[in-house]
Amino acid sequence: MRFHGFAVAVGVITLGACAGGEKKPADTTHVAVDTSTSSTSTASSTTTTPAGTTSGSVAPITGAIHEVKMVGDAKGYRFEPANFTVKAGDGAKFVVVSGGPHNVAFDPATIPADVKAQLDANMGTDKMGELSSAMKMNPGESVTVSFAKIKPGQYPYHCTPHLALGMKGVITVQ
Ligand SMILES: [Cu+2]
Repeated sequence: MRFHGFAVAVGVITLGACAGGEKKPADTTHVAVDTSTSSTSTASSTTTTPAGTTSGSVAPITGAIHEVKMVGDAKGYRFEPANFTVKAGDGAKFVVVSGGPHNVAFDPATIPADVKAQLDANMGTDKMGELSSAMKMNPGESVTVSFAKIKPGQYPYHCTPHLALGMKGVITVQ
């Protein structure tokens, strides 16, 4: 009630000030009110955006894409190369050669807390769990992981069904 009276008063004053614009002053008053309301919600959504950014959005590959073969044959199950180094912004494409199903997974326990969300997002949406890609069965199928926005460090990874058979490696991010 009190607010309403205030809005009307403002409208009347503005109306008197600039003769001619009958609707505009009222609209301006409304916009001003709406702005304060939406800036409040903007502030609260800004609070959630940083968390959302680190957990939800893929940091696209901007550098080289390192190809890694996923192999299962008479010599065993392995990534080739198992251990490799990428630069900031690089990506890795793990391609099934034989012996599937394979996948690419990081043990959450070995990934620093401040890396986990971004790395998980960088694995895309074709996953069967946190830091764990979907299974790839057929030769030529692949899993691509971006290492953009991943801080330098050593990140152990493995193939879930063949971990016990030694299908694992370490990716070093420079
Ligand atoms: Cu495997």
